[in-house]
Formats: sequence, C-alpha cells, structure tokens
Amino acid sequence: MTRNAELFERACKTIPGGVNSPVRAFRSVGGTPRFIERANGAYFWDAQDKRYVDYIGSWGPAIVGHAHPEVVAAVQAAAAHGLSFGAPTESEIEIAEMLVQRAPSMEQVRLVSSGTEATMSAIRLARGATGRNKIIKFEGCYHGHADSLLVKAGSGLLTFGNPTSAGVPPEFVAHTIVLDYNDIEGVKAAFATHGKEIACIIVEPIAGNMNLIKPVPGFLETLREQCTAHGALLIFDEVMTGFRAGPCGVQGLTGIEPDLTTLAKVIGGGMPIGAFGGKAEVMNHIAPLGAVYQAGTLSGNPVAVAAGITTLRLLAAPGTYEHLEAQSSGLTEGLATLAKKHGVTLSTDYVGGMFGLYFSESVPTSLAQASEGNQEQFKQFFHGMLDEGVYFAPSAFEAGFVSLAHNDETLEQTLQAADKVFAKLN
Ligand code: KE4
Repeated sequence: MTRNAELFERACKTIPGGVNSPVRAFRSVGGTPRFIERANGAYFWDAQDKRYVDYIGSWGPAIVGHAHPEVVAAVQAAAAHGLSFGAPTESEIEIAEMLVQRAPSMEQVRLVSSGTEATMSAIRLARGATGRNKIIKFEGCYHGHADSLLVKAGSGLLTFGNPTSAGVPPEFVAHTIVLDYNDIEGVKAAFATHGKEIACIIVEPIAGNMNLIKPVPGFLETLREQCTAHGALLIFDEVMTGFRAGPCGVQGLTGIEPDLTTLAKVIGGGMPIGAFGGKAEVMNHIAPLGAVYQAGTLSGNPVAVAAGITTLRLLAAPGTYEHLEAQSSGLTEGLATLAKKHGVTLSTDYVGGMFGLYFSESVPTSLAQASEGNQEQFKQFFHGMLDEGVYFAPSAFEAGFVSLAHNDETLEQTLQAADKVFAKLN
C-alpha cells in the first residue's frame, strides 16, 4: 500500500470521507487523494515525496506562489505578537483601506473567516437592507454552503429552489429562485413576476464552480439594470475572481458596479479570511450600526490579515497580471495545440490567472453545456497528468489556477506531460 493510501485509510477513520472538504476526496475522478506535505512556489510534494506542478493553488489563494518568503515572514512576525485578540487592530484598517481602494464599488468592508461567511452575511444584509426575502442565484454557481444557497433548479425556467443537500429544510430555500446562468430572459421574467419581493441577485460574475464559464454579452448588464429598476441589490460573488481575474476582479474588467461584493481566497493568501463590502449606505445596516447582525471571533485575525496584506501588496507590483495572463494563455493554447495533434477534442478558455479545460467541441456557457463534456476522457487526463507530476483540479467542474510562481519551466513540464497523456487517451 502506498503512503498516500495508508494516510487516506487512516484519515477515513476519524474524518468523514478522509477529507475536510469534499472535492479533495477524488470522488469524481476516483483513485487515492495525494496527501500534501509541503509546497513552494508553483510546486507541492505529496507524502511519497513526489513533486507536482500545482494548478489548484489551494483553490485560488496561492496566487503569489506557495510559501512566498515575504508572506511567510509577515505571518511569522504577526504570530510572534499573538495570534488573536478579539479586539480591533490597525492591520484590519490597513487591509480594509487596500480593499476599498482596489474595488471602487466598496466604501466599507467587513472581514469574516471564509467565503461562505461572506456570502451568507451579504445575503442577510441584502434582505435586511431591502426588507425583502427572495433571492436569485444561478444553477452551477457555488457560493459556499449556507443553507439558502444549497439549491438547484426545480423544473422549468423560473423555479424555486429544491435543496441539494440533506439537512436543509425546504422552507429554508423557499425564497431562493434558481435560474440558468446566462439566461437573460429568465432574469427578466423573474423580476416581472417577483420584482417587489426580490432582495438580491447573487452571481459569480465569471463562474468558476462549473468549470470556468464567462457571462455572455448583456448578461451582467441585465442583472445590473433589473436590480436597479426593481430596488434589489446586485451581489458579485468575487470570492474566486477577486484580484485573480484582474487587479479589480470582474467589476474592474467590466465596469459593472455591484451593490455588494464578497471576497475571500486571494485576500488571505492561504489563511482563513473572507470579506463583504459595498457603499456605506448599505453597510450601515450591519451591526453595531444597524439591525442586521453579523459577528465572528476570528474576523480580522491579525495573522490572516498579515498574509492578506502582503499578498495584495505583492500583486500590486508592475507586471503581475500580465504574468498571470501569459501563464494562463500559454497553458491553454499549448494544451489545445497538443490535443489537436493527438486528435483529442479539447476546448479551453481563461481570464487573468484562472482557466478552463473542456473535453467538448466548444466552450460552455451554462452548466447543462458544461455537463456534456467527455467526463471519461477528463478522468483519464487528470490521472495521466497526476502520474506525470502535474496536479489539475480533481473534478471537471472546477476552474484551474496559475500563480506568479508559474513560469516557462513549469509550463514546459506541463506540456511535455500532456504530449504523453493525450497520446494515450481513448
Ligand atoms: P469558502 O467557504 O470555501 O471559503 O468559500 C466558498 C465560496 C464562495 N464563493 C465562491 C465563488 C467560491 O468559489 C467558493 C469556494 N470555492 C471552492 C472551489 N470550487 C472551494 C473548494 C472547496 O470547497 O474545497
């Protein structure tokens, strides 16, 4: 039995499924999860000391590369002064100022400890600020595991949610309207029917949880128009795209200004953090100023904030987003060329430091289209690349991520591996 298999067997005795987050269990690709022992730059090493080029980067946070010396030093320095105080610190002001400076739609921001907390709080805030109950989300978008967001579409276009998770009473999702991503007419129909009851739309402005799926022209603009016309709040869930799709996230790329933004991942550089923010007139509804309660023991934790400040500062250096874009384009174009050489049907897409690989004729624009991809070939590709020392997301419904540490050497290693793997795909 391999060391990874031994660890997995042991983990399963005390941790449900052997993992602390389901996607890590390799359930959709099969095989044994790799237990990571250390990471540096664009690489990590498993329990058998096998090195991998890492394209998940902790699902986004490791954007400056793993164990960046300046991030590690900032964490060590902060930790040496104590891990958490439960009282305000100057560093929380510093990161709040950095966030509102980077995302002009935000005048104020509240820190939390995960993306789930950020989206859960933003929805409660939207409901409290508007006095309305209904929310709109899109099938295939993932916003964390708060009850009201664990829903999928029922039948038909304009549908109320059905729970996708046990333990979520139907009543908890009764106010959640689920539409198809990029369904412009569906959004208009929802507001025509429920306009005065809708508190908010929450959307991944570029979706990364059904593989990478971009908004079609007019989709985000329609969300903005409909929310403005009906007095609902538009929430851009930029937990994944924030400071990764571009220096100011998707709102910076499109110029479309949400009423609330949720963030996490990159802003903590790998430490537990999340945030939600917007104009002061909305944020003033949050306790202790307003009636919408929200709290957290470790919110604004000085060690996590130190990692986030250093990561954001490193990202602000000249050329960083050009580097991320070059790594994403070099990877996706290289893989597309090799797939064509070997007669493998592969489409690719990317934005900033995130990319999508689709074993289908074209780039999908919805979950239904993304689901039509050749899952069997994806599994063979995933495991073939894993054996060659390249670690992509263990699911066909995840985006991939590059970092400032990915370079021509890691790209060459990846493409050499892919040349061998594509040749064997059937
Ligand atoms: P967390 O609670 O996992 O920090 O964030 C939830 C979340 C919210 N919004 C978006 C757009 C997200 O992508 C996420 C979490 N992303 C997944 C990756 N697909 C986290 C990986 C995992 O669940 O282990």
